[in-house]
Amino acid sequence: MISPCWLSALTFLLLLDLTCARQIALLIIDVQNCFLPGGSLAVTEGDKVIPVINNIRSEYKADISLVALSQDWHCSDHISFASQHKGAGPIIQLLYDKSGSLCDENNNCTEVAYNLTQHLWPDHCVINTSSANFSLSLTQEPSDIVIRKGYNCKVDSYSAFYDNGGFRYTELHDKLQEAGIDALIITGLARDYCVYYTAMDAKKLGYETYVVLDATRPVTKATGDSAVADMKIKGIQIIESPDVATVI
Ligand code: VGL
Ligand code: ZN
Repeated sequence: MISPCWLSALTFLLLLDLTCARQIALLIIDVQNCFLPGGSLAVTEGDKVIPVINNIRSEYKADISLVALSQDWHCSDHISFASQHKGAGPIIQLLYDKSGSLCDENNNCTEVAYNLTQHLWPDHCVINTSSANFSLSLTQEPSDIVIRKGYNCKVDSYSAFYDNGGFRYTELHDKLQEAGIDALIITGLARDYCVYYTAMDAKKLGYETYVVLDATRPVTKATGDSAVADMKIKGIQIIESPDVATVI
């Protein structure tokens, strides 16, 4: 027979464990038709991340408190589209005033406060088009949170937390805070852009940040490799999907 004293000690330890347990969220970045093979900004082998992500969801269902999907969601004449800057590119500079408003086509502004480097992309992930839909192969649940980004026509938004100028933030950080999340497992597309910028912001915001390498693919190998090197320097943990078991 277990003594009442031991029983209360065990209950105390159990409660301590429950209160100290980390709350983990899974972030699924931009797994949309536009970034998959056949899409307008197709990432090589982008579809290969889907079974890996679905597997993480099902295997660690009990340990993942929240799942958030980001969705690149652009105006049809978005500033990041090469079609809007005939003859320019592949990289341009965009000037903004201190309120985050874009200076006019001649870059006239009362005061230039920000000079952002903008990579020009093919038209992609346009609002309310099938290109912007999540892949049908991706597991989704009604409780998942969807974070749309990039719908300000004049500024791009790689990170699921902030736009590229840091002018506006999405609802992601607030939702994670409300749920008491302290660790993030980041997956999706593309490793060198939206995954990278989301992970960098996550780390800056104080989350314990993991990027699951085999659940991501880069637009190019070179930028993918430098993104990984930079994430490691910043203390973001780069893991492979079997390692999720050890961090959870
Ligand atoms: C992305 C380029 C442009 C991404 C989004 O999801 O990584 N890349 N828009
Ligand atoms: Zn985009």
